[in-house]
Amino acid sequence: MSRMFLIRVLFLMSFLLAAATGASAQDELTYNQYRALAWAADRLDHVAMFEPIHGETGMNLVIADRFGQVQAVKLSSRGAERIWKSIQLSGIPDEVITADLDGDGLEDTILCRTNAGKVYAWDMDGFTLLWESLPSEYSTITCFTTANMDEDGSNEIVLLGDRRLVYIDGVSFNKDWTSINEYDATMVRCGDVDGDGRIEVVLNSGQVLDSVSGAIEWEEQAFYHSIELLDIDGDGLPEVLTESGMGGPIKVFDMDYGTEIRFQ
Ligand SMILES: [Ca+2]
Ligand SMILES: [Ca+2]
Ligand SMILES: [Ca+2]
Ligand SMILES: [Ca+2]
Repeated sequence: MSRMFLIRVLFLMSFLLAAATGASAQDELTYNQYRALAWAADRLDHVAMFEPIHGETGMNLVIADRFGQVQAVKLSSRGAERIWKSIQLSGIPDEVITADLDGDGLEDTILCRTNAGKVYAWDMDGFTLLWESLPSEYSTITCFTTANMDEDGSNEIVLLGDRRLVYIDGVSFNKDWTSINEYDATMVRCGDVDGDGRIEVVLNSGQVLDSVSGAIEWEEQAFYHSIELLDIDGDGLPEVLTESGMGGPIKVFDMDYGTEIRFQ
């Protein structure tokens, strides 16, 4: 009798466990939902995505609308629910990204830049406005990204404001550095592309800059509009991948050779 009872208890427990797991799995996005979201977030400047930061089910979508607000929408298999709407921003959003600013490897911040030369930063946990650039600080910001540009562990916001490169500490939001030189670019990425242990700033204008001095280390006329840094040959150094975004081929540059390579 007692053995039968034990079997029944075990059966009931496994049934309840399956029911509980099944219920939470049902809220998760389907593969097709997830893929459609990731695709849009990757390819559109005004859309980004991030996982709910307390491990809840579903995924969050961020969209920077053309009426000057950023909105967060929680997506699950049950549908979509708007969970946040920003204040009215100054200008029309040009780009929204998500980033890890404190440098612990987990994304924590939503960043938006607008055509009025403003940058805004919101905490993903509660959507508090952490920082915004001053109203007349820049008249235009043509691109931004985040990367660790100095010795501390936190990441900086790297932007091109009124043609000057600016690093803003991602924790204190103090301006760490402003370049003396001026540059023209609409995309910026940062990484040690030549393996000398120092970060370079890569601009889609074709210029590769020393991140400390802003001096041009290398200049290539043949970058296309879109650039990304990715180590595709596994040597530990990112290559520069560039394409027009409007069709045409891709070019891969390996900066430790300082040249376009044939990736094969
Ligand atoms: Ca973080
Ligand atoms: Ca830093
Ligand atoms: Ca380097
Ligand atoms: Ca590589």
